[in-house]
Amino acid sequence: MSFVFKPQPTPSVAVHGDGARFPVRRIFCVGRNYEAHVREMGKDPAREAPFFFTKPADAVVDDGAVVPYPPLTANFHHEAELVVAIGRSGFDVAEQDAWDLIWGYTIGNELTRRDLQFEARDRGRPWDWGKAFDHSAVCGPIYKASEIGRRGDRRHQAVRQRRRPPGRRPRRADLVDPRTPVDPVARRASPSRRPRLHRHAGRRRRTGARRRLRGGDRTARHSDHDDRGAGAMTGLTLHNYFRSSTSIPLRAALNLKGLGYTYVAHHLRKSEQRAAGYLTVNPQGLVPSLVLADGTVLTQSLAIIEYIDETHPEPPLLPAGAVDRARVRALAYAIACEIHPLNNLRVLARLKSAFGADEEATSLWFRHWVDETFAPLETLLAGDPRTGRFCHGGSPGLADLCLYAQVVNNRRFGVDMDPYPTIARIFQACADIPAFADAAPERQPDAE
Ligand SMILES: N[C@@H](CCC(=O)N[C@@H](CS)C(=O)NCC(=O)O)C(=O)O
Repeated sequence: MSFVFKPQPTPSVAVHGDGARFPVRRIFCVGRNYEAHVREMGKDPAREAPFFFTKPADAVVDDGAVVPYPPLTANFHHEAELVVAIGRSGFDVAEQDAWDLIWGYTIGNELTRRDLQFEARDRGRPWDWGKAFDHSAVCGPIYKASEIGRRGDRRHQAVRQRRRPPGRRPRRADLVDPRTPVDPVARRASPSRRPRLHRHAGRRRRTGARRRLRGGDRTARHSDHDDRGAGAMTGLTLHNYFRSSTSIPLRAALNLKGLGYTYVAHHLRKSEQRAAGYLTVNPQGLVPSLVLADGTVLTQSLAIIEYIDETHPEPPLLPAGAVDRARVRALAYAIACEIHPLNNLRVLARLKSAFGADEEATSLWFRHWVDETFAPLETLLAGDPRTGRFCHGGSPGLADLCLYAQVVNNRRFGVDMDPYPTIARIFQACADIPAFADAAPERQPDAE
């Protein structure tokens, strides 16, 4: 047969211990087949029956492949899935015979452009635009069912041990947890008669957003690493930069609240914050921006932190009384509104480009504006009985988040902290808290 152009190669998946590959015809995905995920998607597991959706066969990529960050999304998610490879024909097979259709199993990583999916879903449109894109089905090598056995089979347990990479905990993915067991699901997927992959939402080791993506190369690398368990479920994506004085407080706030997030870095010195892709997220071209699970974009660090505080009240970042809240906000704004805008990167860059300032002159400028506010801030803090271990009482809040970030960045410009003992003391109290320490620039994936 002649074709008008060369046909695509047959999509395929590696087979464990075998040079041959498993040809893929279709990829069926089972939605809402895992109770925790049903809840995560805001549905009631008791009422929501699992359902199927599909991905194109050529969406499949081998484990270890570099997956380009997909276009049009600011909320790129992954979900680890048990994958069932169906290798035999069958039509309307009886439930007890469904096992015979299964050729093997593996673990996959199902990738989703969650914002596009949610937008389509909310408008009642098909949401494959968010699911069925290139490289969206990462698949490990298939283990033959003839070798590893079935659920509850001792051979299956043994393979789970063998597959454990050195130093890692045993893999927990098994065939035991799906709301609908594998065999009936395979049966329901059976009417088509050709080999296909069937991705099954069984017991998933990890789900949610990949936390550490670099905006710069827009590439997600697929490796298995620990995530903040609860956090991975939030669907939050933080666009930020390791050194940014406005990103540090937001990261610390998310940490204090126990909220994990996908980390997307925009290298400010390479002007990535003004790249066209990011301007569709935040037209101001500033970091941070926080993208919620439904795709809503929040900008302005203080507004975002207050949003987080309102939606996740524990531990509170603002005190109970209105007067006290005004005090804490005033302390925070003194830093965020009086120091930060004058010392922002674009201001320092403008001093250099338009006014010929050198490194020393811009450092002087930076220190000047810090001192202008830190001197009265020291007085305000030292002279007020409401100041405690932190800016206001014994627990960290909004003002401490800003103070911490400012002092962290002061170091790069050689600000002398001797005149500010109260600020220095509060900074140290914050630095002793893991939520703050983990927000520090040097602990971020894009740190240089
Ligand atoms: N008021 C904004 C300020 C945001 C901002 O200026 N962020 C800095 C990083 S700390 C930025 O993106 N700078 C980029 C630039 O100066 O071009 C906020 O609090 O979010």
